[in-house]
Amino acid sequence: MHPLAERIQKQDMRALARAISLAEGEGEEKLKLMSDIFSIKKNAHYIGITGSPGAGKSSLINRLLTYLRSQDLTVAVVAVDPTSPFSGGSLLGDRTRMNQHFTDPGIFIRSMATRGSLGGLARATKDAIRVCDAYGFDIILVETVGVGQSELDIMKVVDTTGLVLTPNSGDVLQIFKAGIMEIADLFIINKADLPGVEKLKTTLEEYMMIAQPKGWQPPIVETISTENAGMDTLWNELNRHRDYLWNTAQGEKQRNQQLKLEVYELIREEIWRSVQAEVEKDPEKQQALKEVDADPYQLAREWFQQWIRRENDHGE
Ligand SMILES: Nc1nc2c(ncn2[C@@H]2O[C@H](COP(=O)(O)OP(=O)(O)O)[C@@H](O)[C@H]2O)c(=O)[nH]1
Ligand SMILES: [Mg+2]
Repeated sequence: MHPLAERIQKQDMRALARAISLAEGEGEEKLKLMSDIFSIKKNAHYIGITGSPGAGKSSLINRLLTYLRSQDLTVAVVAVDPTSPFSGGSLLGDRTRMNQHFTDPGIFIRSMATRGSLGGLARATKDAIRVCDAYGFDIILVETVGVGQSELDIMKVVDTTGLVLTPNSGDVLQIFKAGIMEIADLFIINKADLPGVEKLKTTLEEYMMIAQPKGWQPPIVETISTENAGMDTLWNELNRHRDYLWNTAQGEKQRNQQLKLEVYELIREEIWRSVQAEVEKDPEKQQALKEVDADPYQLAREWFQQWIRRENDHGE
């Protein structure tokens, strides 16, 4: 077993941080480590919290953290939002509360580095979630801004996705257009202290009438993060979804689908890394890439064929 995986199994928090950094990189060692990590995973509940910037995701997660700790559950937070206060901004103007979280051994908070490609970020986030699972946290909360494909991608690895919406912000339409409504297992109306809650509820109910989700019906939960209201209902619904996933054929189907997507993605990444490495170290190919009118289809085909041939030779 990879030494980092061994240390994680013994709940060494420094090894946990190191492993996530390694997961942010790439290469052979990472896959090996992740495979070992996977073998010691303990089936934490992976919960994604997504929504537009400013919807209150970080505030909500902060409250949920406190709530879960009061239930004696251990929690890891993986924040993909670069503006997340978990990476150093201010939260509800209340730094002390956050600092308490930082010194609590039942809590681990990690912001994912946003350098590199977005696809790479999604991959690294999924791996970070698994590392936290192997360590033994009961709950893993993932904060992402629900704007693009890579966020949608991250959501494919979590068990339960809560979509945070706010009354009167008009973000529902945008979220709908971005295809994010479909991934919501839970609609969380945060800032329920503001006017427009009923209207937003009606919009969501109308959406569900049209979408007619099979199996699980996403419930609508109201929260006021600033006043710490709605956390127990939210937690109940998150749990109810997890039970649904474990106890129904639909849940099993979702997990199978996720597995398939992930295997495909890892294969795609491995091939891409390997082909790219060859192109990068070949001066002739680098030269070819400088010809402005070179035919990209031709080059891609030729080099991919070459790569396949070389791979075959390696095998013999
Ligand atoms: N009125 C009201 N404001 C809130 C509530 N929750 C969060 N906010 C405020 O909304 C702003 C954005 O919150 P933040 O958690 O950073 O949002 P994020 O970008 O989704 O993570 C902050 O100023 C919060 O104080 C709420 O329930 N009611
Ligand atoms: Mg945030």
